[in-house]
Amino acid sequence: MQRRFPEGFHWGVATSAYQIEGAWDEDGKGPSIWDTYAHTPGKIRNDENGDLANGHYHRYEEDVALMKGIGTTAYRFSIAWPRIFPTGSGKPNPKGLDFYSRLVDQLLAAGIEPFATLYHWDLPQTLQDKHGGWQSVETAKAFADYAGYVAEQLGDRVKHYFTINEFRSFVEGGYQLVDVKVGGKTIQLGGAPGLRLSDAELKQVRHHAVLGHGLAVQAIRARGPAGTRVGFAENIRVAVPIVDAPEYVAAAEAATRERNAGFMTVMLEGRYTDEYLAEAGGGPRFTDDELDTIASPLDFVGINVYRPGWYVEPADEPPGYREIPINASHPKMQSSWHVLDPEVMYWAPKQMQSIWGSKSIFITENGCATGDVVAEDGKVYDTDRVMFLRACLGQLQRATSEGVPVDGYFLWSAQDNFEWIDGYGNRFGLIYVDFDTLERTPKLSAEWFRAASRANAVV
Ligand code: GBH
Repeated sequence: MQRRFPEGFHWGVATSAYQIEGAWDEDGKGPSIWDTYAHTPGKIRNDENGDLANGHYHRYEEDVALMKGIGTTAYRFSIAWPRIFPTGSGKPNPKGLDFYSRLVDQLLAAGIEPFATLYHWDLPQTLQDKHGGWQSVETAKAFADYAGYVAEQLGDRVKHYFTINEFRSFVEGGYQLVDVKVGGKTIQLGGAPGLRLSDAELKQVRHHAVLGHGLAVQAIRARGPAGTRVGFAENIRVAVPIVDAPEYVAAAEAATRERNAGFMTVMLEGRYTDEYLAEAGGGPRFTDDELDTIASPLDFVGINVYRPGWYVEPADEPPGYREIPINASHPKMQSSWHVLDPEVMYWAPKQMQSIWGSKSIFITENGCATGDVVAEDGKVYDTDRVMFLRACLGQLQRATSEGVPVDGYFLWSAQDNFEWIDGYGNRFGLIYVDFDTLERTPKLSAEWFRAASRANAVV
């Protein structure tokens, strides 16, 4: 029996600007904090950077054709803010906008629906220098102005926007670097801008990030044409119940709600939880008006789902659940953080519906890095990615078959690309990229993806 998805389900792939575009200083683009960070020796594995990346800025026509060839019906790309406003605000750069305008035309001609993410971490460097980035409310305001401008300019053709990608990753990672020892070497886990703030200061950064999201939602609604739809794309940390039984499921929901307090929970509920506000160190400072803005109504929610956050079981004492540490021997995909449990793809959207009543959910990212090599016949046999996708989409289909309103899935990623501090080492693509020649080769997993998209089912 075919495990089908609902009619009209989107079969998407996702990328982000800094990870694929290259052309870091072309056509009037200003520098971003990721240009600065990756140009700093010792920050990225092998001191690699995104200066050239996949050369997508010049190869976008080929890339759209490849996506079409592998059965993609939707594409989630990000817009580089410093291409549009080289210094973050002020006078827009028409050449920057023109690139995305041409990309969108190309997508529509190929029958691929464009979904634009407005912030995938490449903050204009000027806003970092002037305001300390998201440490200041000024950055949140500048973000809304930029978001509104894009919706106004591209709104005739782009109907879906995601404000910010993975609040948690760029806030915690960028503003509170962590040192870890790996084989005698110290590695700084995190990313740009690479600060080391206190916990209370970090809470203020989180607050400005969700406020920036809310202000952007309002600006997009005010300046985009009628019918423009908007939501966020957050890396939800999901508590997985050890047993699929009501008391365990309730314990897991309570844990998920609490552990996403600074991002998802405040964006969907318009309040910080008591536990979050009571944490040692204090913060954040906020007003009731700001909370209303942060919780501006959305058309959909986007969740990036890679790994279980925790396993939980019910407990008699408060908070009513107990977290169970993940065993050291738990299976993983190639990235060191990537604990494998396909069931998280069932629980994540299920909990969006049961905790917050979400009515339209997109899986904005899911995927894995695998150790891909080109075989003698020129093909790339990523059987582990095929296994991963079949298992994850099987769990997603289980959710939709129970009435969880998931409207689409975006696989991370269309192509191998610059994987932040891991450089070009961790390959997440359906399409293999030779980073010497920039030649693209669809992998075995692309064949699976095309078949699944055509059948609108787990195949
Ligand atoms: C996403 O990051 C990004 O949106 C995307 O740009 C990236 O290329 C892709 O996924 C693959 O990594 O607390 O153990 O999870 C999500 C993944 C989130 C991985 C933060 C590292 C910190 C360690 N990152 N995570 S953990």
